[in-house]
Amino acid sequence: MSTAQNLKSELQILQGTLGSQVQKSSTLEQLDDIRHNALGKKGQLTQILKGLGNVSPDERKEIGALANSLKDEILALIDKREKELGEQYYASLTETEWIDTTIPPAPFPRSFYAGERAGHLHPVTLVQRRLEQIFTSMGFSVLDGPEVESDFYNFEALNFTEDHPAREMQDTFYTENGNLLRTHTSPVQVRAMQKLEAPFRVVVPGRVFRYEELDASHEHTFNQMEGMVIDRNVSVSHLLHLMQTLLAEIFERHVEVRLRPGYFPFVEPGFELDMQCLICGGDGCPVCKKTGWVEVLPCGLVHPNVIRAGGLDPAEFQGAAFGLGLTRLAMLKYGIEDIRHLQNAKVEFIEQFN
Ligand code: FA5
Repeated sequence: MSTAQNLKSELQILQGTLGSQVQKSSTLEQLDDIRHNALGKKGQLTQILKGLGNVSPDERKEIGALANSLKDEILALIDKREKELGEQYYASLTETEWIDTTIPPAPFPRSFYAGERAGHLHPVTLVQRRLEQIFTSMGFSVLDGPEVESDFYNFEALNFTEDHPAREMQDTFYTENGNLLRTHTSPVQVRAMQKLEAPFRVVVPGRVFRYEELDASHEHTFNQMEGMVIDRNVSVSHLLHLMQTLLAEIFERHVEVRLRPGYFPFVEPGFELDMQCLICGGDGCPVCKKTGWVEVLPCGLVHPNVIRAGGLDPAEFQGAAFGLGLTRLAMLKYGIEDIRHLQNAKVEFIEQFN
């Protein structure tokens, strides 16, 4: 047999062997091996074609074309087998790994969101939830109000006239259309009177915003909780009772408080209730500005003008209201010595509160 004939028959044998190997293969890995061993750089085909140097140019052409068609044929066979195996695999999955999509999902563990660390509620949320429990147990409803407010609800309806100097006490951020980020939760006093039927009692927890110089006890974004009782014959003694209950429940111990006159245009009379600083025990620290007292609970009887702005008759209904500094209360409850820790988004900080 001539060299050319030898090469041709070797190619035919290879074609036959590879065809049956491909057909018999049962995994994608086996197919990869066949491709590599037969058609790779040092594969069987290359080995056979090494003999091409000993044949005439015409024969070389013929054998080269034969080798190419063998290669194409085997690649097409491998491709076809790959698809068949893929289909078989996916068909078997529906048997072995079917999922019942109607089973209710198991709740994600908190640690899912924080890697190995379990999640915790923020101290302000903890205090807020406790207060909501306390107040709802006394017949209060929990209300919400918008964080972007109109000048009317934030100031005007609360008896701050346009050029009232008290506006200076609560500077804030304005939107282009003249609205503002509310400086306190008190706007909901008027919204509540307009919405609910008197008599009623509500608390309104929420975020408020001020253009502030930041320090250990002042943030630009902090939380307050407004409280309001609208009823007939409301007096200062109702107000004091509410505040004493609130503090006793939150701190679960006796806390020293002091009441002093306070000015807010929307209450008359108005008071400031200060708590003895629990961070330093009254000795003086950056949180209490070295005074030993922390301002947490301004309050008063709702001004008749505000009752009127809410659509009620001050001769029939009176109101008691307070504006609790929720963030400061959380600081006192948990002994947090700088308000800026509360919004620093560090997991290590939050982990301390359970
Ligand atoms: C008010 O915001 C009144 N709306 C409260 C009020 C409601 C009075 C109802 C009468 C009747 P004041 O500006 O004092 O008042 O703020 C209330 C509380 O929010 C303060 O006692 C303090 O605890 C807290 N607070 C004020 N400014 C900041 C600040 N920058 N950072 C953190 N807490 C603050």
